[in-house]
Amino acid sequence: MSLLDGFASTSVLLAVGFSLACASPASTIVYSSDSDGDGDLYMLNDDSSEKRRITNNGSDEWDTACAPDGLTIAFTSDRDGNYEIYVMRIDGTSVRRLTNHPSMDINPEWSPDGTRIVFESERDGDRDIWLINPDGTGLQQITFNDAADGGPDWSPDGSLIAFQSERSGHFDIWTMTPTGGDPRSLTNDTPRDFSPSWSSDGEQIVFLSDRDGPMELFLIHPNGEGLQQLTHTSADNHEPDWSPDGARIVFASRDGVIRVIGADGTGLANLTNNGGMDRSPCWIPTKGKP
Ligand SMILES: [Ca+2]
Ligand SMILES: [Ca+2]
Ligand SMILES: [Ca+2]
Ligand SMILES: [Ca+2]
Repeated sequence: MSLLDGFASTSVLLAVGFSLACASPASTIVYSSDSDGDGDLYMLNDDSSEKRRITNNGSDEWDTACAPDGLTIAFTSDRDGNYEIYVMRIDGTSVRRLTNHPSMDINPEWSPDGTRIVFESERDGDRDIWLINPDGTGLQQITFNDAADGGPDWSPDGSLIAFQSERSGHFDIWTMTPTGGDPRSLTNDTPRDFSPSWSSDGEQIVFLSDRDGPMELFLIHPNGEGLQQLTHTSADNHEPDWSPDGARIVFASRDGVIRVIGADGTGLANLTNNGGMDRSPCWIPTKGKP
């Protein structure tokens, strides 16, 4: 090896080391797994490292929603007999039940300022969208039709809530104001469209649709334009959630695996693959990492 070759190799090694040292620290995902028999919540870095358990009980915990403070999560549990909405610190402490109703209360998501939680409930006889404060006060219904409304997600500027509704006779993606005003459909067709999630810049919404066969992820602009298919996994995907930096989307699949994909469609990777049913991933805002 010549001196020049040695120098070049050292430079490469230094460059690799430098890029690793400068890579942003792994961000964290909360998810539910039934790997020990019932749904419990876990934390996992987005490079699959440092799995940590949050809940450990015989009830079913799922439907995670990571709060904008990076320190709190909302989730759904049947620990008190039927599905209710709860909040707790991401270390598993300070658990608080928000809802208390014999009907199913599921699918919580936070307002961007963290002062409200939007969720889906059947307490009105059919699925509708409701709001509640993180301290359990301020319950408010914002959809009132007899069709199924659900899967809400708040826009990053706080001005709109995206959701799924069957009010046109088929499941479509809609937006409305946080008081239920100005409902607009982004899709209007017979394929089933579910589970919208806003990008951090508010420019795109990822959602699920069976318009290409199995449930795949699609992107659309909030004005209903620019529909494009993001995944071609044939894994029957669900529950997409956008990364805080807008670069990636985490989602679950019916095979029990949680996956990530770049918002440009590249970089599909498995995050979990433990034989259990892993679902309900949410991405913790990095700045609030404990
Ligand atoms: Ca449990
Ligand atoms: Ca309930
Ligand atoms: Ca309804
Ligand atoms: Ca549709």
